[in-house]
Amino acid sequence: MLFSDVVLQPAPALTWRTIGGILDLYIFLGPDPGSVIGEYLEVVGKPAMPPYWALGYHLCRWGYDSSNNTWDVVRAMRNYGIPQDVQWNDIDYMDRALDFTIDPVKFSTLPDLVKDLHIHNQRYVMILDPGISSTQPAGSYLPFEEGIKQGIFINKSSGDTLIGKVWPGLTAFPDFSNPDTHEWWYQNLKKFHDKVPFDGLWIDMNEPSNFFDGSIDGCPSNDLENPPYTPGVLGGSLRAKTVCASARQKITSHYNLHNLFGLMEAKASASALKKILGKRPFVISRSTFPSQGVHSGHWLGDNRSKWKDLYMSIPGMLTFNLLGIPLVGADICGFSDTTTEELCVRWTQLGAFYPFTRNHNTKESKAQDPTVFSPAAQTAMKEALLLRYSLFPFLYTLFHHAHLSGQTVARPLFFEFPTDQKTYVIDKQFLWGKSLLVTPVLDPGVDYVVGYLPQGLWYDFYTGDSIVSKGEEVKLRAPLDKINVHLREGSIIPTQRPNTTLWVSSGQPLRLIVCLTEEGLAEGDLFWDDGEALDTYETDQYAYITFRLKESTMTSEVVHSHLEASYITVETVSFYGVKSTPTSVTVNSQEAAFNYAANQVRGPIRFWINGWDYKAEKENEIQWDN
Ligand code: MIG
Repeated sequence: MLFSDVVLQPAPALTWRTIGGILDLYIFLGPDPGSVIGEYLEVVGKPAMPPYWALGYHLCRWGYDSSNNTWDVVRAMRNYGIPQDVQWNDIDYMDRALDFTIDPVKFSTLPDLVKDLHIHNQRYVMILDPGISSTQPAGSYLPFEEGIKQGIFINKSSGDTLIGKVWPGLTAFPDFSNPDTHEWWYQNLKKFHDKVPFDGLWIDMNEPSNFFDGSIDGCPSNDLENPPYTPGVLGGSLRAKTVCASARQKITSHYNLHNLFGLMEAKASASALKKILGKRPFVISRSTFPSQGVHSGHWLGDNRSKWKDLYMSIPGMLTFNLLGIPLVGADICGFSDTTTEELCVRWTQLGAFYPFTRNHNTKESKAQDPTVFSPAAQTAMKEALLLRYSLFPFLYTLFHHAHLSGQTVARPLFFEFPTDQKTYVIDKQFLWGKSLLVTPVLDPGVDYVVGYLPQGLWYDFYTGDSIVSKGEEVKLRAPLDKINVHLREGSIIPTQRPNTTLWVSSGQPLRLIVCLTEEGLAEGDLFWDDGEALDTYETDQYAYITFRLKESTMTSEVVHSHLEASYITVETVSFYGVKSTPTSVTVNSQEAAFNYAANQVRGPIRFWINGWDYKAEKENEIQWDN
């Protein structure tokens, strides 16, 4: 069922218009929204566990124009102490936009840049487009010549190689439905990796996008090209800005495979990376299809540096979480047009809560990495990113649950409050997991934001101040350097002292935040492993720890133990929402020093201990009296 229109009716109802193929209908009964997603992902495949660094800050642009310019940005980021895990390059690194080549002049220092990134525990990702140049002089461009010999390109219905046009000029398109193409892709990647040891891949233009309609000589006139009904596609014809529907691929016509191009390319790319690196692959794809999350993440494509696009990124991010591709984000600060400083600050704050957080920009626009702005803006961006890095243990654990049981990472409020109708329409706020609520500013010139707090007790992330909500809108202070984050009662959130790379952060001791319910209960967990080895859960190479609070006693239990567990230490534990000041606190039965503070707004008290003599591998206990 590849060509179809789905029309949403106000009834409410959906109308499906499809012109053929096999229609498999699955109905997922839930009963709650989260279970529906879990059941769907049981069918199409649960998302891969990303390498830890995928969750760091990524910086990219089209038009750095040289490896030295790219390097300057990386150095400036380090000088300002702004977190950055990954540097990217767009097609300008290539020699005349040819895949598997490097511009010999402008990007001559690229291998040195990548070496330098690795020395600093940073990573490098480069773009690849599917179009393979077909017009290079004989003997000068092996990816095409070998591809022809191996018969791995998409053919016209007549049987000749289909030629389209993309950035390098005339191109052939790899047929990723052919296993030989995967081998060819892998061989080219491996050779290229010997020159530039990239850590991940960005696959773009894989709809597949073509500057011609169909091919250099159009498409034949036949039933596949001119179906009895054409869905509302770009250009009103199936061939518009892509290859001919009647083109031949290994397993069937392009008509049947069109929407699978990006999925199959992602699969080939992830499996090649696995072989080359022996680690978890990192792939970000523009085109997606059900099952995509098994092989790659996704960015939301070309947006603009506009406040509306800032807002629209939230429903986009949430949608792809529902589709099993939790590793998703929009181009932070906007792709086309030139951003303003204020927009870029607000976008970096929201972007710090995209599961995949990348600032990306087009060729024509001015630089928009954090280092080009005023000191105040830089500081605000740095703070937002450090906040994200401090939440890494929590975020990483959410990805584990996505991988294990198909849960969403970023999720709409109605997932957690399905009986509260007011949450159904909320698309300006969202949750991480079930307990961290993000309320970003999406408008210019304001220093407050109005957000909805579902019924219950919520804690200000920064102060521990509590708000009891009946399910109401609240006006929150939001100066330019602040993004509002609230924690839900009953949760225990593992955080960490942040640093400028996740490699360093992830070695730092934990800081636990315990958010009491009115009844004094809370729970949370932590998944921990080496961060990049393959299949750590499947092969038992991980630690899993649960935290539980009841009757003024918090225990931690190592449910699954591994070497990783013995590295875990805890630096502070903060209890939000304690009803009165503790008289004494014990940690593993030893008297412990503690601090406490009254909340600024209401009665309850928060207290914290510094330095928990946390015994990895064992059950630990913190207990207080009052
Ligand atoms: O036709 O590689 O969406 O992120 O910078 C444009 C250049 C091709 C589209 C991608 C964008 C990328 C750009 N690409």
